[in-house]
Amino acid sequence: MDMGFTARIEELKRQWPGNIALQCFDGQEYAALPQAARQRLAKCLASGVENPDSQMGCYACQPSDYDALKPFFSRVLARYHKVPEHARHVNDWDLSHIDGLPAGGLLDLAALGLPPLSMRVRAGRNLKDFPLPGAMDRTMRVQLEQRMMAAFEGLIADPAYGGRYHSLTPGNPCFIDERAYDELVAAHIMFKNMDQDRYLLAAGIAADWPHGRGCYVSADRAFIIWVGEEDHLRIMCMQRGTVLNAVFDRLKSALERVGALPGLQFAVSEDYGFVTSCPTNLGTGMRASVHMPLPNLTRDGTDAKARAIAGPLGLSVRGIGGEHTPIGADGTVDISPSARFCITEAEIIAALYQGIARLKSEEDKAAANHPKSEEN
Ligand code: ADP
Ligand code: DAR
Repeated sequence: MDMGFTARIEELKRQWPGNIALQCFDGQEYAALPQAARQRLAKCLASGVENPDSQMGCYACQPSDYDALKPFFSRVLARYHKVPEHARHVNDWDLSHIDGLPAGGLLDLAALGLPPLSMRVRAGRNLKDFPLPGAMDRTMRVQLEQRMMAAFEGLIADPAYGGRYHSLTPGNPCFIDERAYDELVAAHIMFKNMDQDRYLLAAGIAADWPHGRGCYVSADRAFIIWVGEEDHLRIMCMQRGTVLNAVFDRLKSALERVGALPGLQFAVSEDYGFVTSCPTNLGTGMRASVHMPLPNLTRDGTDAKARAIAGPLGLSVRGIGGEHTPIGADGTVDISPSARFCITEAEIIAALYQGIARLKSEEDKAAANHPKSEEN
């Protein structure tokens, strides 16, 4: 049995207290596992061991990993999501179950004094009959893409979702060249080059890039499905406007429509909800975001003040290009609730609206403290 692995983890544990997976690894528990389970757990930890600066430090590699390796993942989920170790997730899109919302549950940013902004809600989903992206080989990745391309035929024929698939797989009939790819990334439609992400590379999730990767885009570019990124699917609705319900309600319908397509069955755990590669996304797989201009809170050119305010509000701040990217030159940042697990979809979108209201108030205070006369 590989004592070296345990010794290496224990050493890294001492050096990297912020790496949740390392901190939740129990050497004695690991040693008592059958060999196959030890190998399965070690694969989940690969990214966090190779990148000890990770915050989460692990990814599931099989849809059943969360249940099969429950003692470890229960600790990881409890520590990251700040929930009890055996908390069970419940999904619920019904805003009428949320107290304190505006009349009729209308989440209108205009009522907060904000102009139309770019709004996006995405949900990670994985098919139950494939390994998760961290354990797929190139053949499986292309098979998944082929399964999705067949399913997309049902969307292409539907006026509410009609569009086309853009493939990055060489030789695929829907293949797009680098110029077209770059245009879709710049439009925030396609995902970034995965083989630039050391966390995803170490997890095996970015392997075989760009084979089996692509995205379906509706004609109005407001409904998008990524294929083969960190999860098998990232299903999202995105549009410029002020009413958060517009993207939230459209995504709910879209998930029901996609989930009913032939050949598609999402991986769902009774305890953990929708299964995702990263434990940070487990349960809802949902990130609801708004690109919000905060020119006063980012006056120093960084998102430090915005993060200091957003963090205690349960909000994450990302750059204008998404995770691991800089803020916009005009001070626009990507704001989204951090929680995904043991929170319902309705609570997430409500938290986004209420968080934006609080951030707007702080931005207005910062503006008042910086009179126009100091503009030059
Ligand atoms: P994910 O949201 O799937 O976790 P990222 O944070 O990397 O992934 O974002 C992926 C892409 O979506 C990036 O191009 C990012 O700019 C874009 N994006 C996220 N939120 C919004 C938004 N509210 N409006 C426009 N684009 C967005
Ligand atoms: N850098 C990894 C990922 C954390 C969450 N982001 C995802 N899943 N895209 C870490 O463990 O910190």
